Amino acid sequence: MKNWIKKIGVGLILPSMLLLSACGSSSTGGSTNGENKGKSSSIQERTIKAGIGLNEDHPEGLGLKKFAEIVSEKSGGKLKVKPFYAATLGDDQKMTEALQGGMQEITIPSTSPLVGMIKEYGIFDFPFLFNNGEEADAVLDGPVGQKLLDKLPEHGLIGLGYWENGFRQLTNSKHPVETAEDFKGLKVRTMQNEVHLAAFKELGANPTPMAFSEVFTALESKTVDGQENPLATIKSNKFNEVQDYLSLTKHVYTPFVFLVSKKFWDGLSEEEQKILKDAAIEAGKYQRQLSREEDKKAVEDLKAAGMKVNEVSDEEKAKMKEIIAPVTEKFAEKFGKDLVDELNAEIDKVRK
Ligand code: KDG
Repeated sequence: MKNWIKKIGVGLILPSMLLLSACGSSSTGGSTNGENKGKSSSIQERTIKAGIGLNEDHPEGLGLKKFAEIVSEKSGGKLKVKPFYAATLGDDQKMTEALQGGMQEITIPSTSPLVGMIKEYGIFDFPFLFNNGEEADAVLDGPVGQKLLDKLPEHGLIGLGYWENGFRQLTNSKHPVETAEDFKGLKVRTMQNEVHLAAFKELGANPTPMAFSEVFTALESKTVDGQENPLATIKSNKFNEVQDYLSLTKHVYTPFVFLVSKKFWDGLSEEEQKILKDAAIEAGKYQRQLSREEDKKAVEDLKAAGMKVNEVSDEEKAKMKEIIAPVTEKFAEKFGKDLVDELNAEIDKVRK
């Protein structure tokens, strides 16, 4: 008697257990990690936490909103991207670690803070590397950009492409920076990046590495005299309220890299992965365009907001590049001469 009851029991309970476990994880969506290795082609209900350090009104924030719309559209509303702006989930490094741990699904940090994890990303921190966005796009969307994305999975991350942070300009509360000499003694906040630190030191400035979310307070309290960021960020974070001078140094270009947690990614079906990949690329094109439009517009807005803006001549930029050259050479060795040669060859191709 008992045995067949047991069998029935087993017959009944087992499938319901399987059903429950499958439903449980997919309804929480974001927290699945690898359970759907079956790679079914279905799209499941998922909530996807996507955090960035910049504001909702910044081109990166608007790009993320566009990404969420495209993902929702392509998944029939099943994949819900929940954006978190202004470092509410932490700064670039903290959010990247959260992805590696599977506690968060998406972040789009600058590549500069990632150099501690993948040193080769430091090639994008070489000052005066790109002359314009088109050169950056050609390299980032080309074999060099892909080579660096391919290094991410071993760190628990999946890279879906590059968005634009942009060309960085210097602001400070002391004086206009018109010559290489003018950097001397300036206390400048930099990203947590060894190339940036070494370059500013070489110019005679006094650089301090700091997470982005601490910058406004550090400027306001005059812990540092200045900082450097693209114009869209200077405007969106109202640095004009705590900085008097904006010097158009255009001294380095910073990419954003679109990161996904590998733990989360491995639990997605091919169909879901394709939706996220296509949306990251499509929203990325839109984001770059917004970034370039804002870059043109923001100078006048910051002037109107009272900042004293000065151009920096090509001669002085060339002098700055020359002064920093030993730093670039030192790190080119560290990051790999072959990779740096390939990078320069890609740039030369565009300049032809
Ligand atoms: O998410 C914001 C960051 O990406 C940040 O890196 C912005 O350029 C930045 C900076 O100066 O930290």
